[in-house]
Amino acid sequence: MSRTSGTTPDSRTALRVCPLCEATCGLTLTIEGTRVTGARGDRDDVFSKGFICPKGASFGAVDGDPDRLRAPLVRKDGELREATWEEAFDAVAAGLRPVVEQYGPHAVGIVLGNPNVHTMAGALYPPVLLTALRTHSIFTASTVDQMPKHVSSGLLYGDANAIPVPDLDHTDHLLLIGANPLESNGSLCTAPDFPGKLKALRARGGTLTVIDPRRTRTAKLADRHVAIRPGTDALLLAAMAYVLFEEKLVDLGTLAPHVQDVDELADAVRDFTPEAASEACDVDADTIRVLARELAAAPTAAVYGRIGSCTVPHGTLASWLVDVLNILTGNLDRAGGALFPQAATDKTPRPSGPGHGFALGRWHSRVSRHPEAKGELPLSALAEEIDTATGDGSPVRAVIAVAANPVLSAPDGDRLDKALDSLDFMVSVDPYLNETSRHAHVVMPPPPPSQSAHHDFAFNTLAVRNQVRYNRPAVPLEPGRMAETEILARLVLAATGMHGADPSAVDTMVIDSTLGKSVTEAHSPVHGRDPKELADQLTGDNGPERRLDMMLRLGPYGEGFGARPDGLSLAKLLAHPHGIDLGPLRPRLPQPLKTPSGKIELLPGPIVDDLPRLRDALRERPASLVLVGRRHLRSNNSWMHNVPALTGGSNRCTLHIHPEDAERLGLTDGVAVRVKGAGGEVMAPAEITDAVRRGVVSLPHGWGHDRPGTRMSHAALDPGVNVNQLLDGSLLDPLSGTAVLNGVPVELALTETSL
Ligand SMILES: Nc1nc2c(c(=O)[nH]1)N[C@H]1C(S)=C(S)[C@@H](COP(=O)(O)OP(=O)(O)OC[C@H]3O[C@@H](n4cnc5c(=O)[nH]c(N)nc54)[C@H](O)[C@@H]3O)O[C@H]1N2
Ligand SMILES: Nc1nc2c(c(=O)[nH]1)N[C@H]1C(S)=C(S)[C@@H](COP(=O)(O)OP(=O)(O)OC[C@H]3O[C@@H](n4cnc5c(=O)[nH]c(N)nc54)[C@H](O)[C@@H]3O)O[C@H]1N2
Ligand code: SF4
Ligand SMILES: [Mo]
Repeated sequence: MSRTSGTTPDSRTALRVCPLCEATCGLTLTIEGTRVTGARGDRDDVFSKGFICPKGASFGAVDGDPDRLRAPLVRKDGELREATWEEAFDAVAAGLRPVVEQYGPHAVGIVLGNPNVHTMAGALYPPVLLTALRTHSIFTASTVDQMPKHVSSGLLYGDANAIPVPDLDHTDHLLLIGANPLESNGSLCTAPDFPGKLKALRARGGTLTVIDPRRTRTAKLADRHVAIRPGTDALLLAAMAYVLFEEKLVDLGTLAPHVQDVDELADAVRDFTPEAASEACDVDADTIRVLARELAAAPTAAVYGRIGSCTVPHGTLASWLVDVLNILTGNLDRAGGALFPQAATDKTPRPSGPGHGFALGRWHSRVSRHPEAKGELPLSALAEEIDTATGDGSPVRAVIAVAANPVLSAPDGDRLDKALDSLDFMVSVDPYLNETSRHAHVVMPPPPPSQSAHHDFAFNTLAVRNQVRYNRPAVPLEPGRMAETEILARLVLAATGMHGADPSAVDTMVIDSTLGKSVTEAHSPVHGRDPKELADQLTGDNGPERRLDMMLRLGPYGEGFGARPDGLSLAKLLAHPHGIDLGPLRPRLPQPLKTPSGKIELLPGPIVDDLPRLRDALRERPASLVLVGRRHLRSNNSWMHNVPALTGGSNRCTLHIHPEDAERLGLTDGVAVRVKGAGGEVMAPAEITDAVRRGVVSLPHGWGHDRPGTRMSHAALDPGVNVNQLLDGSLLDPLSGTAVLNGVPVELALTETSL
C-alpha cells in the first residue's frame, strides 16, 4: 500500500482482485479513510495486466452501497430487526437443530449461490458444512448453469472438476458456442480481457466462429457467425462429429493411447448427418460440413461452449460433444487447444492410473425423483422439495442460503416465494435484504469485499494461464462486522450441534484431517512426517490463511513443508502482492484422468442412454417463438441493479424481438408486451432489433425487484421483470438436472398498458 499522487493526503491505494465476474482482474483501489473512492486496473498484476471493465471500475460503489446491511437481522414477532451476532447465531442454532433432530438432516436444504465461487469463505466452509450435516438436500447455482459440463467431465475423465479450458492466447481457431464474453467477460474460462484476447487471436491470423441465435457483440467480432436455432447445438455438434468420421478427418494425435471407444462413437453418431441436423438447427448442411472441416484443418483449435450450450434440453450431450470434437481433432491437452489448468491450491497431483470414476444418481430427489449429480439436486426442484409432502421422507423444512437469490435466478420464483415463506426456519448469509433473504428468520450480512481477504480457489482451476494471487483485506473490518469466513465457520458449528465453540476449531479440524491424510500418501511431499509438526509450521493471521498456506505448500507448486524450498507458501505469496505467474497451460494427460479404465472414456453409458432423445430431436420442430437470455456488461445476475453507475442506458429489462416477428405480431418499438410461458407471464417493453434471429425473443435475467419487504432502493426504482417466472421448473436436462433457461417456448400478446 502506498500514497499516490492525484488523491487527497489521507488517501492510499490497495490491491484487490475483483470478485465481480470470473475474469479475476487485479484492481488498484484508492481508499480514503475506510472508503473505496476509486478503482483502476493494476498494470503490474501478473494475470490481468491492467485490464478493467465498467463493473470493476465501479468497485467502490458496489462496495459502499448504502443499502448493504451492516448488522444481522433476526425475525421477532414476524419482523426482521437488527440484532447482535450472538443473538443471530443463537437463533440459527435454535432454528436448525430441532429440524435436524426431528426430521433428519435431509430436512435441511442448503442453497449455495453464485458469489460463493467469488469469496474465500464460499470455497472453504460450505464443503465442511455439507460433510458435517450430511444432507442430500443440496441445491446450488450449478444446476442453472454449468452442471452439464461437470457431468460430461465426470463421465469422460472421471473427475467432474477436470474442465478443459481453451488456450485463448495460443489457439489458431476458436469455435465459441453459446457464450458472449464481450458482455460476460468469460465463464469456465477465466481470462482477464477476453475481448482483447479474441482480437489478438484474429490479429495473429487465427479465426473465430461464433454460434449464437443472437448477433452479439462477440458474434460481430467473429469471422463467421452461425445464428443457430436455440436448443439445437448438440445436433449441430453431433453432425460435426459425423463429418469428421465420414471425411476421415479424425486425428487423435498424441491423445490416441489415452482414448477408448472411438469406433463405438463413430457408430453412435451415424444418424446425425448434416442433412438430418440441418433442418432442426436451421443451419445449412454445407455450413455444418465447413465448420467440421475448418476445425480439423486448423493447426490448433479449441471448441468452447458456455451458458447457451448448457442451460438447454441437451446440455450434457452438448457439453460432452464440445470435448468430443476437441478430442477427435487432437486438440485436447495440447498447446493452442483446450487444456487442463493446474492451480496452486489443487491437491498434490497423484500418479496417473485408474480411479474411482464418476457416478450419477446415487440418490434421487424426493418428489420428482431427479437423480443427484455431483451430490446436488436440481435448483428447479427446490420449491417442490419444500412445498410437496408426497414422496419418501420429510420435505425440506429449513433452509441455509448462502449468497443465493433463487427467487429470481431459478424457475418459478412465485412458487419458491411461497415455499420459502412456509419454512420452519431459514437463514440467509447475504449483504442485502432482497427477494430471497426477505423470507429468512435470520439474515447475516458479510462485510463488503474491500474488508475481505481474497483468493480465487475456484477460478484458478479454470484460468487460461496458471498463476496465483492473494489479497489481505484492503480496509480493516468495520466495528460490528464479522468476516464472512467467521460467519460461515460459526454457521457450521451452529448447524451441527457445536454452537458456541471457537470458530477456529473448524479450521483446525480441516488442517488436522488434511495433513493426517497427506502423510499417509506415498505421492505426497510430506509422506511419513508428523502431522502435528507440519501444522505447527503453518503461518497466517487466522484460520483461513493457515488453510491457504497448507494448500499452497501441499499443492503442485508448493514448497512441500521444506521438500521443495523454492516452492509456494503463503509467505512467498504475500511477498508478491501482484501475484506469481506459473506459466502457460501445459499438457497434463494422463495424470488428470480418474476413470476406472485410466483412459478418456469417449462414449460413457449415461451418454449412450441419452442419445435416443437426441435422435428424436432430429425430427422435432420448435414452437414458433422461443425465448433466450442475454447478459449486459454492466450487470451481474440478480444483485447489481442497486448501483446507479451500473444501471440505465442500454442495461434494461427489455424484450428483444426481430423486426419480422414484431411486424407479424403488430408490435412497435417500446410497446408493452405480455410474454406468456408455462410458469406464468410477465410484461416488458419491446425492443425491436435484428440482433436476434427470427422466431427468437430475448429477456435478461436477474430482474424483478418489485417484491415487498426488500431493501434495495435503487433497484426498486426500475425493477424490470423476472424472466424466470415464465418457467415452471419442469424442463430439465435429465442427466445434470440443469434447468432449461434457453429455447423455452413463449407466446406474446400486445397489451394496452404502457410501460
Ligand atoms: N433465465 C436465466 N436465469 C439464470 C441465468 C440465465 O442465464 N438465464 N443464469 C444463471 C446463472 S449462470 C447463475 S450463476 C445464477 C445466479 O443466481 P444466484 O446464484 O442466485 O446468484 P445471484 O443472482 O448473483 O445472487 C447472489 C446473491 O449473493 C449475494 N451476495 C453478493 N455478494 C456476496 C458475498 O460476498 N457474500 C455473500 N454471502 N452473498 C453475496 C447477493 O446479494 C445475492 O443475494 O442465475 C441463473 N439464472
Ligand atoms: N456482465 C455480466 N457478466 C457476467 C454475468 C452477468 O450476469 N453479467 N454472469 C456471470 C455468470 S454467473 C456466468 S455463468 C457467465 C456466463 O457467461 P456466458 O455464457 O458468456 O453468458 P451469456 O452472455 O449469457 O452468453 C450466452 C449466449 O448464449 C446464447 N444462447 C442462448 N441460447 C442458445 C442456444 O441454444 N445455442 C447457442 N449456441 N447459443 C445460445 C445467448 O444468446 C447468449 O449470447 O457470465 C458471468 N459474467
Ligand atoms: S472483467 Fe470481471 S473481474 Fe474484471 S474488472 Fe470487470 S467485473 Fe471485475
Ligand atoms: Mo453462472
